[in-house]
Amino acid sequence: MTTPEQHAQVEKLMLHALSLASRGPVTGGNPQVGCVLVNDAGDIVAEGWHHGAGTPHAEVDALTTLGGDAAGLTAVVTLEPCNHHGRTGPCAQALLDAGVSRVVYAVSDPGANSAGGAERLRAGGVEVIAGIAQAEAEEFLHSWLTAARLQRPHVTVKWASTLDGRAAAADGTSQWITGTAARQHVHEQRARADAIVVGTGTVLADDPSLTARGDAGELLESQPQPVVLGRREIPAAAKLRQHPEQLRQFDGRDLNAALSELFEAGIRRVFVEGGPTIASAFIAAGLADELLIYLAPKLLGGPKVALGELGVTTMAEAKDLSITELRPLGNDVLIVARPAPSKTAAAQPAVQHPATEPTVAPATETEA
Ligand code: AOF
Ligand code: ZN
Repeated sequence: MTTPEQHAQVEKLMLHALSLASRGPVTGGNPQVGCVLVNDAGDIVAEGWHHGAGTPHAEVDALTTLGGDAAGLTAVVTLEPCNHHGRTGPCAQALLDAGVSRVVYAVSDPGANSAGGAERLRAGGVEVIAGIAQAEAEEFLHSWLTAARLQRPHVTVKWASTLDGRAAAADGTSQWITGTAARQHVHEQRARADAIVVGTGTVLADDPSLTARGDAGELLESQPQPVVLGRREIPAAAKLRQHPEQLRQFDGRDLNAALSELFEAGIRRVFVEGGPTIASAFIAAGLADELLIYLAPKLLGGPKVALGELGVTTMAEAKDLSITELRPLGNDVLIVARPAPSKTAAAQPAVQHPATEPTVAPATETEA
């Protein structure tokens, strides 16, 4: 695999393995992984992907599909084969036992227990090539890798605002800022999250249901677990209490502790939906890995801004972002942004932030 042609060919196979990976469930504790087995002529002889926690890993799925002798084959897999006995056996050993002669992977396994598959394969005499289509695979697995590396859930903070950054009018009305295309996009994002987080202020002001719904209002198959931050009681009649997933509540004073507990419970992707105080708290603490900002071509002016205090007092402390996506959604615009590389969570000092119950700031509307 050394000529440019061979490199291009294996890259194409890796992109195919990534597309297989995307057939698995995006939510839950396990990564989406794909694998193809290729013969010397470069033909794919078997495909596999991970179908969800507790089921065989992609490599074993491909070997099972192959059914027969894997001697001399190349395995192209999106994540470094694991080296641990988790719910299933180590894939590195399964590939060795099957007799593959080469393993190509895109991203190293960040897991403390599961890493080391590459060494095990090399020690067993298998040629191992790492880093093929790495950028694509890193992007594809962005949230899972972030969670695995930081040992806390990946956090997306979402808000909808007018072009002048207002999330509500002076009288508190906030439905609807954005149009249906943007709202539908939000529902798709909810379905891709393991948990959806709001403050008690939002629960009391908006009575959101926090379900992921389709065009016709029907419940989507995958529902995020609702999580409420704040000390005020959730009314017995709150729509949230009808959510198909179990409701959790934290007092909201220690976001890191809440995230750790959610991580322990298997939650890898958290979608923060308001209001402004909660969104600000995550950003101020350096815990927002991604921002989804839905901007409506409206102006409201006035005091009801989308974000509150961030602990920034001077320009030099501004939260620098990189825009990773910019796209029209109906008449609205979606901006996806991430912390600029120099200001990642790890590099940030912990910022003290007031309790997470909105007082002056309004509850943002929670349906985009
Ligand atoms: C997967 N699917 O295709 C691969 C994974 O809990 P377990 O035993 O299923 O192990 C999960 C870990 O195995 C996961 O965190 C990752 O490090 C590694 N590789 N996992 O779910 C796969 N190849
Ligand atoms: Zn494995």
